[in-house]
Amino acid sequence: MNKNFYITTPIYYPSGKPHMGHAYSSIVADIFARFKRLENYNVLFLTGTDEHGQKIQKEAKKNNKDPKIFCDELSETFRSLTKTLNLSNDDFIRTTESRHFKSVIEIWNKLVGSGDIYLDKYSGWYSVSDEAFYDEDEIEDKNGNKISKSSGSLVEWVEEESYFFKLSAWSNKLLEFYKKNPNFILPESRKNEVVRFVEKGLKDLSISRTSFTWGIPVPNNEKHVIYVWLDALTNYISALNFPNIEDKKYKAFWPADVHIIGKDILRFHAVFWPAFLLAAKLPLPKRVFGHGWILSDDKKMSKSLGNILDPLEIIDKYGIDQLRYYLVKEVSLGNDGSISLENLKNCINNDLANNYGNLCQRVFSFIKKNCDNKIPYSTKLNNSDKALLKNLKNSLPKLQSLMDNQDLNEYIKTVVGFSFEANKYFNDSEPWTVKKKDPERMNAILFTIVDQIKNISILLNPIIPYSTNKVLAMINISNENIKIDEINNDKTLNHEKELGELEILFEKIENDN
Ligand code: ME8
Repeated sequence: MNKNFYITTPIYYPSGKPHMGHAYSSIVADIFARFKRLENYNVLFLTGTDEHGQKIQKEAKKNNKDPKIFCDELSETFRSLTKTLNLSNDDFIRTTESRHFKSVIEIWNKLVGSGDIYLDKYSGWYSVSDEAFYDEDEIEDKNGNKISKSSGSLVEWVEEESYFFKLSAWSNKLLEFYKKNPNFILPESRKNEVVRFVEKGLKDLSISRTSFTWGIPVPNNEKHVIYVWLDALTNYISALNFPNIEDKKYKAFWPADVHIIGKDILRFHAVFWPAFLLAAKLPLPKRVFGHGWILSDDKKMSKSLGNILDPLEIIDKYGIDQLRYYLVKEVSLGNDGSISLENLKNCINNDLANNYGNLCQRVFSFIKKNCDNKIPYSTKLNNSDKALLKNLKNSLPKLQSLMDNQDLNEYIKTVVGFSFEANKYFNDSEPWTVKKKDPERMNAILFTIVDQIKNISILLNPIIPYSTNKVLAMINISNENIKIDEINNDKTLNHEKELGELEILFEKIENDN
């Protein structure tokens, strides 16, 4: 029986153009989802749009649109982003769907039932752009305005009747949970940040608003709408058909294996969400991974600095695999990382065009010219051939464990290392010099190098799916054979069928492009 794996991205505010941060969160989650499928897991990968709240209502008004119509349009932009990024998401949830509505109401009722909700008045700071409440010590003055110290966004003073969640009562239970589950929050630095925050003692959390209407109404008091974060976080179980906890999907996939998020929304995922679930007596997710911030030339991307790199423009010009590869190679997952066009071009040239792309091109054109375009078969591998293959095969447990710990950078470094090694092996083995005097040796070299290209392509498949699918298709590996298990299988190669046509995988980029 297949094992199950449930991974999520944040659901995006459909309030503007998708940016590089959206692309990054999604691509990272997609890579883990695809890797688990290679390991034969039954994967559910969820993304979607977070459509309620004051920010969206304001944005819709600015555009003279009814909020639902506004969301219908912008949600489509994000749905089409999933295609452009070549995401393999199995579902796309919208928080305006009835399946979600039902699930939020049930969570609310459970919190009422457990005695964790009471009615009072909120007076304090609120950032509409972050949809977050801030304490006095979390804000500062800037040019006569009050802003959040952490996000820099404008805050406003709010006084309104509000329902509260007794978050303060859950501090100790949360600290116990973090201690018992040391890998619940990763990376370690983010965990420390969360633990310090909870250790200071938690305040009760306002979980309803009365100054606008765009949200899910509080049961039995329609003056209030449910706080957008309580609403949004619940999407992770709405997609599993909660409240039906006997549902096949819910049973198979909850608790989630990992929520991939950006560091700015860590508190919501690592403090509020688990507290809501504890109070509702539902299991907690297994992991929350907070990635860092994408910077442009070491600065936050912003219109005024003119340093915004638009993912769609880059994909249009250089290709989606190129952007996927560059982002995850360049930015160390978990830390902030700077990207630039200059480095993107170098990375495409060095790692993709000159390394993996060049290896495939050279090997396949050699086979076309010298072997009737069929992969030679050989049982006479020498020690250096065997060592090349064995080295990669032996590293599989380590590679799998790197992916289980979201150590994507070490994974890529190792796999790209195999590709450099394979290029060197091909150069050093010189099949062109033995072709006449020792064709058996030539066959052994080609058999080895194509097997290794197959292995490297499978390992790179979650990162650059389009290009590796092309390579694997041309050596007649069918989709169902793109699996980690095939790496240990030297019978996967087809020696009877001719190779397909291989177009250039990665165009080299000249300087002025
Ligand atoms: O936060 N670098 O949605 P969102 C890296 N709706 N990541 C970035 C980034 C950057 N420069 N800018 C943004 C929300 N992000 C909520 C989520 S989940 C129940 C609700 C990331 O559209 C950010 O960290 O504002 C977050 O993970 C994601 O983009 C979505 O941002």
